[in-house]
Amino acid sequence: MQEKSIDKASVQMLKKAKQEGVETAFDRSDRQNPRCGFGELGLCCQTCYMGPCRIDPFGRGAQHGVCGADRDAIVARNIARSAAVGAAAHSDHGRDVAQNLLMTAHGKAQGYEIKDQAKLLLLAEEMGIDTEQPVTAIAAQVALLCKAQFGQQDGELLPAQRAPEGQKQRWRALKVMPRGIDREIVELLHMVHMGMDADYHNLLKFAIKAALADGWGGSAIATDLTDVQFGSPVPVRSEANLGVLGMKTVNIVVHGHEPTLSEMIVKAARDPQMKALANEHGAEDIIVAGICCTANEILMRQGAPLAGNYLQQELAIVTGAVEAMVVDVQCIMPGLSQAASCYHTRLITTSKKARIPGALHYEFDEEHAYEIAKRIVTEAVQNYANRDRVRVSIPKEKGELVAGFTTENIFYHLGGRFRPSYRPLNEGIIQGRLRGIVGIVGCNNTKVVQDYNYMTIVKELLKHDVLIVTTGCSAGCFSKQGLLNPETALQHCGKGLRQICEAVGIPPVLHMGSCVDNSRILTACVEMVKQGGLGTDISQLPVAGCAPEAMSDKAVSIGLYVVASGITTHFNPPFRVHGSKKVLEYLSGGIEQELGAHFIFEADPKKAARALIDVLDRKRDALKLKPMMFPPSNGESEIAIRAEAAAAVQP
Ligand code: SF4
Ligand code: MSK
Repeated sequence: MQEKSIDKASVQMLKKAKQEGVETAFDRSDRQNPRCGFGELGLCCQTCYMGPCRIDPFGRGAQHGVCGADRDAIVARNIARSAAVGAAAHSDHGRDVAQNLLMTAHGKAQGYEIKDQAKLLLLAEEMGIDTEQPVTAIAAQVALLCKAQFGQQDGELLPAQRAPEGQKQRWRALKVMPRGIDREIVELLHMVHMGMDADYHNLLKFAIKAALADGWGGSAIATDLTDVQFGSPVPVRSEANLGVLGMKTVNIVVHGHEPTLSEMIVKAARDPQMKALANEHGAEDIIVAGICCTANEILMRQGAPLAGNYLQQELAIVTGAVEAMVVDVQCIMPGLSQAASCYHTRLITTSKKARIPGALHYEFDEEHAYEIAKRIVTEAVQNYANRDRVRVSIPKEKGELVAGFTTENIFYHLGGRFRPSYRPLNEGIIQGRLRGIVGIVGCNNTKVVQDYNYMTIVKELLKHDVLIVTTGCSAGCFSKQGLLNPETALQHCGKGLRQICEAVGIPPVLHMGSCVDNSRILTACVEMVKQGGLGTDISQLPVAGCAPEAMSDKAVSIGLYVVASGITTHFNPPFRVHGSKKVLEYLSGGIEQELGAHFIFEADPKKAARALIDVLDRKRDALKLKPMMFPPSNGESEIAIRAEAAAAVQP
C-alpha cells in the first residue's frame, strides 16, 4: 500500500478497505492497466461517428482519421475540448456564486449575509458602480454585472483588465483577449466539432482564450463574490487528515466545490438545537470536515477541519465513522456510492447537475438553504445509531496548520498594519533572500503515488529559498504533512526564506484556497508587478507554477491560463501531447515567444523541482538581481544548483 500513497492515514485505510473487500479508486486504477497508448498520446479521436479513429504513433499504420484529420489536429483538438470542459466547470461555479449573491441582495436566499462589505465596495468601485447607495443595492448591481460577464458578446472581459499592460498587449496581439466567458467556451466547442478547425496552433489559441476567460473571469468572479458573501479569509488555525473525525461525534464530510451549501451545513451543525439533537442520539458533538475544495472553502473561512484531499474521499467512508457524506459539484467519484453501501454512511447529493445512483438527494435551493442544511444534519445525526462500532477505525494522523491567505491580507502580513505593501516581498527577492515564488496547485492522480510528487518538489524548493503559495488538493497534502504550520515547516527552509517567515510570522507555504482561488495567485502577481523592481510584466517575475499530480479538465484550463498569464508551469501527468511533436514543441517552447511562458512536462519530481529553480534563476538573471544571499540548507553551492537545474530542463 506504500506504493499507493505516502500518507500514513491513507495507507491504513487502504489496508482496511482491502480486508473488508471495499473497492477504491486505487483498485480500479490498477484494473485499468495497461492504459490505451493511443489515448495517452492524445491520438484517439472520438469527435464523430465515423470514428473512433486512431493515429499510429510509429508512422507505420494510419496517419489520418477517416476525415483526413492528422495527428496535430487530433492532439490539439483533444486538449481544446478538455480546456472547454474545465473552463465551463470553474466558470459555472462562479455563475452560481453570483446568483446566490443576487438572491441574498434581494432578500430571497435563506440564511445568507453579505459579510465582507469592504470588498464589495472595492469591487463596485472597480466596476464603476455607484457606492453611495444601500449595500444590498450595490451587491445586486455587482452580482448582475458579474453575471453579465458570462454572456458578454463583444468587447474585452472586465476582470481581465486587472492584468498588467504588457500581458494584455500580448493577448491582444495574439487575439486571445477573452470576451464573455460563455461566448469563448461555446466558440471553442464549435471549433472542436467534426469538420471544423484542423490547425493545431489555432485550436490551442482558442483554448487559451477560453482558459483566460476562466482564470481572469469565471474563477476570479467565484473567488471575489465568495469573499463578499462569506467573508474574506483571515489566517486561521485548524487540523487536517482523517484523524480529525471523532469516535464519539456525528461526523459529516462535505465534498465538492461550491461553498454555498457547505457554509450552511457548518452553520447548522453549530446550531445549539442540532447539538442538543446529537446529544439525544448519544453523540458528544457534530464535526463537519471537508474533502477536496469544499474543504478549502470552509477551512479558509470557518477554520473547519480538512478530512483529506481528492484520493481520500472513499477512504473517509472506509473509517466506518462517517454518518453522512454530502457532495455538490466536481471531483466527486461515482464510486462513493458503492463505498457508502458497505457502511452505514448516507451519501447525499445536493446539486441538480451531479446526481449519483444509490445516493439520497436533497436538492439545494437558495430560498430554503438553511432548512435543507438542517435536514441534512438531522439525517446524519439520526444515522449515528447505525454506526457499526466494531468496524470503526479512525487513523490518528492529523496535521496542524495555518490557512487563510489572500492577495489582500498578504499585504498586511508582509508590511504590517500601518505599512501594508508587497515591498518586503519584492525586496526579499531583489536582495536574494528569496529565490522566487512557486504556486503548487492541483489534484491527486492514481497514476502518481498520492502526495509523493508534492512533498518531493516542495522540500526541494523550500530548501532553495522558494516561497510557496498553494491551493486545491495540493494544499490538502501540505496541510496534512505539517508544511502549513510555521512551527514544523521552517525546518525545511533555506536560511533566507526562514528569516523572512520568522520575521513576518507566516509559514513558508501559504494556503490561498480552492482551485478557483488560483485567481488569487494571478492577482498577487499583479500586485508584485505594481510594487516595482521586478519588471513590468508577470512573465518577468521570478515566479513559476507547478501541478505535479494533476487530474481534471479544470487542471488543463488552469495550466493554460497560468502559462498564458506569463507563468511557466510544470504539469504532470503531462497533457496528452506526446502524439504530436508540433503540439509538444509549441506548448513546451514556442508558446514562450507569444505569451512569455511555457509548460514543463516532466515526470520525475526531483528533475521538475530543478527545472523550476532554473526558471526562477533565469528570471533573476534577466532582471540582473543580486546573487542568492545564502547557500541552500544542504550546503550545496550555487554553481552546483545551477548546473543541475540547467541539466533538468527539457530540450
Ligand atoms: Fe475520425 Fe475525423 Fe471523426 Fe475524428 S472527426 S473520429 S478523425 S473521422
Ligand atoms: S478539488 S480539481 S481534485 S484540486 Fe478542486 Fe482537488 Fe483537483 Fe478537484
